[in-house]
Amino acid sequence: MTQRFVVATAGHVDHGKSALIRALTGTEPDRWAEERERGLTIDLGFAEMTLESGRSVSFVDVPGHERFLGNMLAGLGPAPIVCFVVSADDGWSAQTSEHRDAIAALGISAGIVVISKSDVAPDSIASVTQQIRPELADTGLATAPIVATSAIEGQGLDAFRRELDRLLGTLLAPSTTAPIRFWVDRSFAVKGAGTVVTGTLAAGTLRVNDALQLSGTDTQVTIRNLQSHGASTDELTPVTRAAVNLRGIDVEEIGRGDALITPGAWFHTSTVEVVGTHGVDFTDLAQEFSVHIGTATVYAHCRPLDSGFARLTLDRALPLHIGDRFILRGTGQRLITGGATVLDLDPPPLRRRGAAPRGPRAGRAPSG
Ligand SMILES: Nc1nc2c(ncn2[C@@H]2O[C@H](COP(=O)(O)OP(=O)(O)O)[C@@H](O)[C@H]2O)c(=O)[nH]1
Ligand SMILES: [Mg+2]
Repeated sequence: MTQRFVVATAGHVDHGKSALIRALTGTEPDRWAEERERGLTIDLGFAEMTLESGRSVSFVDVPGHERFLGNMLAGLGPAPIVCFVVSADDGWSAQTSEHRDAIAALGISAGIVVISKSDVAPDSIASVTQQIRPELADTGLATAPIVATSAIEGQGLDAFRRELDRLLGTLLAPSTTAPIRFWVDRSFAVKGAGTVVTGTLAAGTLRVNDALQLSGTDTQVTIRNLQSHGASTDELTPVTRAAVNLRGIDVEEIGRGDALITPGAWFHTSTVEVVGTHGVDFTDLAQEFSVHIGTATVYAHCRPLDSGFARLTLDRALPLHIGDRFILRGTGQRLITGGATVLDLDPPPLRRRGAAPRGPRAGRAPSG
């Protein structure tokens, strides 16, 4: 069976992410006319290629511009592998740091670093490489391969494919039997077919006629049709891009940030206790910030329990499990302020104001 993988791009605007995906796949990842006119990725783009080994790779191309960080996180959130792009001529820059922080917060540990536009600044490749290593030292990409490419002249594209193939060969296959939590990144209506949603299938198997539940609701749907990159199929195994044609739901009822789940398989909660990652100090953060997980963004009220631990009250219940990773974002400013890992899905009520217990009670799973 073909092994499938999903790779998200990351990196500063104009550093050549979309050009690289175009050069590798022959597909234009900027789907909107406005994106092509402005030469600027606004929303997620999709393309695929097959490597020499036969492994199939789907790319989710993300916008680098800070205004579209929400779209970027929706692409990166469910994707387990990253293609991290830094241009040879500009080097490391502000948005590169933000995307690095998002990757770190998500705990992504598989990726390839690309030094793009090698044709423009061939003499800078060595110095940019030296810049990159320490910046990534605290992340899962600390030892990731670095490949210099030119999307225009073609240098390094074969090396990129080879390194990617080698990396994919080292990854553990995701569970095909895990309960589904399919984060939706697009929904649209197709004439004659009805509602279609797309997303990255990270774990579990989708089959035609399977029943799914719209997370946080009683709405039950069934899968009428399945496609990946335009090809119909009866079954999709992870990790892959999936377009799911649904029976039992109108297109207005579902969109980015929603999840389709295996009915009854997930605990929904809006109150969690978390441990901060990458030096987050909750006593330093604002009381309100937004939290990203999967394709969802929710507001969170933060009650620090300690500098490194906090209770978060989310503005809507999400299907979560212990160990889920959040990206934390300030509300006033756009910068990513850090990450957090879910420790407790069902913490007991705090007895009175100010009586927060100190420290976490790690690993307590809810019953049922
Ligand atoms: N010379 C050269 N130009 C490039 C290369 N990659 C991208 N560009 C140009 O840089 C600009 C921004 O590229 P784009 O892929 O849209 O950047 P993105 O915002 O990271 O997706 C475009 O004008 C590209 O044609 C490259 O390898 N060599
Ligand atoms: Mg782009």
